[in-house]
Amino acid sequence: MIPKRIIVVAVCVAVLMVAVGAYGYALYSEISSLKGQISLLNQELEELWEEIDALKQSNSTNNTNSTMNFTFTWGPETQDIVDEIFKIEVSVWFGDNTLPDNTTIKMFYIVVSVYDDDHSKDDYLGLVFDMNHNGVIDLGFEDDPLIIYGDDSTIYELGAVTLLEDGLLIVAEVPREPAHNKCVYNLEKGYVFGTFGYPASDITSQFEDMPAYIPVHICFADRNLNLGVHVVSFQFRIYL
Ligand SMILES: [Ca+2]
Ligand SMILES: [Ca+2]
Ligand SMILES: [Ca+2]
Repeated sequence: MIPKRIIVVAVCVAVLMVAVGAYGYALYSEISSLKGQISLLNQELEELWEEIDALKQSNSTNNTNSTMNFTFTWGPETQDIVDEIFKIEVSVWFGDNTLPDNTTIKMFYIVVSVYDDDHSKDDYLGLVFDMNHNGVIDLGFEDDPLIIYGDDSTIYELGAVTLLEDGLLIVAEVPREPAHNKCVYNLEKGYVFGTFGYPASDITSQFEDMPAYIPVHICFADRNLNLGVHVVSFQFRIYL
C-alpha cells in the first residue's frame, strides 16, 4: 500500500506542474501578443518614414521648379463677364535659363487663364510688374504695363499703355502689333494668356533685410457688348 504522505506529495507535484504549465502558457500568449504589437509599431514606423520621405521630396520640388497655382473668383452679383462664377487662374513657376556664355539666370514664368464665355478681338489682359523696383505697382506707365488683346495683338510702344486708378489700362492711339502666340481662345475654357517669362531679378523688389518678393497686377476687360460690369483687377505678391 502507498503511504498517504507520498500520495499528498504526488498530488502537490501534479498541481504545481499544472500551475507552471498554465503560467508558461499565459507568458507565451503575452509574448506573442507583444510580438504582434512590435510588428505593428514597426509597420507604423515604416509608414511614418515613407511619409517623411514624401514630404522631403515635395519640399525639395517646391524649392526648385514646381508650379504654383492661384485661383481668383467673382460671384455672379459682382460681375457680368459670365452669368455664373467668373474665374481667373494664375500659374507661376521659376526656371533656370542658360545663356550662350554659359551663365545661368533665374527666370519667372506666368500663365493666366481667363474663363470668359465670349471672344472679342478687343477683350484684353493687363499684366504689370514692378519694373522700376520701388516695391509697388505704380499708376501711369512707370512700370511699363503689358497689354495683350483677344486677337493676340499687343502694344510695344513705350509709354503708350497706362495703368489707371481703377486697376485697368488705357491705351494711346497707336497701332497694335502681333503678340506672337501670347493669347489663345477656346469656347470651353476661354482665354489662355502666356507663357510670359522674365528674368526674376528684373521684377523682384527687396528692401534691406525684408524677404524679396514679386508684386503682380492683373486686370481683364470683357469688351463684348453687354450691359453691366465687365472688368476685374487684382494684385498679389510672390515671396521668394
Ligand atoms: Ca463675357
Ligand atoms: Ca469676352
Ligand atoms: Ca513700381
